Amino acid sequence: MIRNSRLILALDVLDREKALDLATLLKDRIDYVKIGYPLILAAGLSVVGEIASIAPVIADLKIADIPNTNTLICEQVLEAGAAGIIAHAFVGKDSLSACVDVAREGGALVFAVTEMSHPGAEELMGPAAERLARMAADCTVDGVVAPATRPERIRLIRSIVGDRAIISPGVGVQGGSPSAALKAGADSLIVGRSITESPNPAASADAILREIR
Ligand code: NUP
Repeated sequence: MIRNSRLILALDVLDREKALDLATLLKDRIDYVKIGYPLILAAGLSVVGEIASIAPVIADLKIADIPNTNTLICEQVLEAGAAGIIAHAFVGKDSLSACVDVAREGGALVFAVTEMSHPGAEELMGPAAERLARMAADCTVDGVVAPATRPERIRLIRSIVGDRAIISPGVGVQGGSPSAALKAGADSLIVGRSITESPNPAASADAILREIR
């Protein structure tokens, strides 16, 4: 995994031109652009390749289906140009392993979701997060997604996943602090609206980068 700036841009905008402009503006400040359903549904799957020609792409489709369907989804998005994918762990070892198998063949990375960053995740995902992290590590994922909104959960998940990457969303608009997430053990921060909705996205990214350093 690239870990230079330790910043992953979450590009949840609906306009293709705006997405390409933001990726171009910010490409030297970030390690990856993370795109998901909002942009892919609005602009089409080809936007993966277009963004990938600017910066490496992590496709955040939170893949969560039976193994065969997971395989088909991963193949499509990797063929489109993604360098990494995010899959849900809760669907089970066989489903997550299907993603890992496709990614290995294509030289791509797989990140598994352990516990999500929003308040609603505390009820069901929270109690399962440690088991999900253990299962993800057993499936030899490259990394996991853990919540910057709950640094203590990052610390716990770090103790389970060892030196696998932890990428953490929830900084800024969702209330998490960059330094607390990094201190707790996150390798990289996933940041969206604090940058993309800023009147000055480059300056906002720079402010986060200063905190990272
Ligand atoms: O637990 C998660 N929380 C989360 O916010 C897992 C995610 N993948 N995300 C994604 O990270 C979310 O879909 C969005 O793309 C990004 C956070 O964006 P923002 O809150 O910084 O705007």
